[in-house]
Amino acid sequence: MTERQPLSRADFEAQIRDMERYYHIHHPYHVMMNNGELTQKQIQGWVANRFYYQVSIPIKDANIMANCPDQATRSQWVQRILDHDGHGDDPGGIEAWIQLGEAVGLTRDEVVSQEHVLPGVRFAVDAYINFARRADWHEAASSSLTELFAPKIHQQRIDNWPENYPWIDLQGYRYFKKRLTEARRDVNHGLEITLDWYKTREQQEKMLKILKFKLDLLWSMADAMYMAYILECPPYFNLPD
Ligand code: AHQ
Repeated sequence: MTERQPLSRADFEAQIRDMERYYHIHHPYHVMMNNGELTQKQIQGWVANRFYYQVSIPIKDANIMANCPDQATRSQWVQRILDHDGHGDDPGGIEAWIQLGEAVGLTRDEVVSQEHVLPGVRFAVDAYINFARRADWHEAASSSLTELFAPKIHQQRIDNWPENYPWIDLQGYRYFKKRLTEARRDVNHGLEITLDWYKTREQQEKMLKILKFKLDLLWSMADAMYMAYILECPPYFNLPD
């Protein structure tokens, strides 16, 4: 069988960007959120559950660094950990997410305790960490490229929440604003690693499957929240107390 030609760099990037059609911005939970259709409880549920994703990102990135022998890459990748955990005067994105929790009416302890984190959310996020732990570091780096599509969803929140959810304290928007610039910087690095690394058509198609795995993970998180907070069918809802 003839070896299929590798995609050009531009065509490979175009196929990566075409995966936006599976991004969680299109999930009913996020569509309802953007349309102002969620209650305070449903917004609080999303913030409390996404906290587990946020605190897991530095762990994921530390695993990528632990697997990466290239100093130049590590010296750039480390910024992702600092952006979330905090560094010097910057308290970091995790602290900003806790402030988002307080801005939507949760207590700091409710967020930090992870008491609201749904099993389905935890499993999806743990799958991401475990993937980063065992995968080749280039592949784990490529899986972060769902963030190519993130600036649009952050901008939507910044633009539409004040009118749709006027009860949310404006302090809570700090995370989304902070992430707008950080995400653009991070994906430039992740895309460069990706476009440089995958040479054959088979490798390129494997990367697209890895990106779909990450898109599935984000979608599954929203599915768990939809079941629990929109359909009001959280785990074991049908069992007697
Ligand atoms: O706040 C987000 C974030 O810090 C990251 C890191 C990156 C990764 O390494 O996988 N992905 C990501 C994402 C963040 N926010 C999500 C959102 O919808 O607010 C989007 C998510 C992503 O697109 O992967």
